Amino acid sequence: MALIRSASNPILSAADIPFDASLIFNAGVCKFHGRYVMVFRNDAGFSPDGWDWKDVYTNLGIAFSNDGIHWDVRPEPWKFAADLVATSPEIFRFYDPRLTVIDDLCYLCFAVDTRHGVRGGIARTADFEKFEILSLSTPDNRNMVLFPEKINGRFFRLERPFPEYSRNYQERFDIWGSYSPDCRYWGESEVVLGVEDVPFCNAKIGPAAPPIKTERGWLATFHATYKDPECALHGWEVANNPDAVWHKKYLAGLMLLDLNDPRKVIGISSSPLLEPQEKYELEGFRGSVIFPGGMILEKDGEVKIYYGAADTVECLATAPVEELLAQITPYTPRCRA
Ligand code: BMA
Repeated sequence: MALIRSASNPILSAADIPFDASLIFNAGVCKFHGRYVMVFRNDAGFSPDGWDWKDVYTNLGIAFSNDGIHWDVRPEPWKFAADLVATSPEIFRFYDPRLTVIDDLCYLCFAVDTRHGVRGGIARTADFEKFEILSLSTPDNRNMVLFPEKINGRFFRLERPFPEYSRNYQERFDIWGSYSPDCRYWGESEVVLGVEDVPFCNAKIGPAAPPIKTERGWLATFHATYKDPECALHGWEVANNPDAVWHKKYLAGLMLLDLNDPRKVIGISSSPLLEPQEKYELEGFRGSVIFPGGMILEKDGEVKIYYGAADTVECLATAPVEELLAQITPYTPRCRA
């Protein structure tokens, strides 16, 4: 595949964080006011040697960079996000941020675990201090990804509801798309990519990083899981928790969506864009996980893809945009047949 992993990988891990941190992963990354900004997930309280669940918690941290590789991390976790969890009787975890800049404001898509299910949300910030929550979905939904410009005057997002009843109580979840006039009210939802249409997936898929615009269409990443009961259980989670089961690989895929209506898929990559191969991807809290959350198109045509690896560290891989587009093959959807 066209992507080259950064020689600096992992580009951010617990050792770089000036506050309590164990697992640094699934970050959103954008360019904002001339700098790269990363909002990363920190799951604290874990250790490869074991942990006590009462000491485990999740928060978000913020980092800035001039080159997209080396990061200055703010000395404290993002207070506004932490306060939201601390003061809400409903929300107990706020995680997996994705960042999209539209009209000089930064939009943050996120997931929250609540007492009544998992919800996907969108918030907006001008300064990475405070944010305003614009929408929170009904459960269960997450992996929201907002497009970097309005499509025919409306906001567009990809999302991943997770229905069980209609899917025979199996983890067979698809990517959906919805429009909004104001980022608050969402509708005209349709399935975009079905799990049955991804040759390297036998379980679920979900949107990954906010896409980039090319002349041929919106180029977007997604994550796809491959369940293999024969796959050896691996990762600290399983080693320390007899109830944990982990048979899944998380791979990254690539799709091209119609510029005028991104609910239409033009093509997908027939093989994974990235699959776990390096030690930092194979070993960690959950081995064999690649989970992209950031994608930036540079002026010279280089694409930076940021991804969480093994639910433990944050990594970077790059490729020329033309080489990524060359991976796309025509697509006839089975999910709408
Ligand atoms: C998904 C989410 C992600 C995580 C991935 C692999 O369901 O929980 O946050 O990275 O599983 O564990």
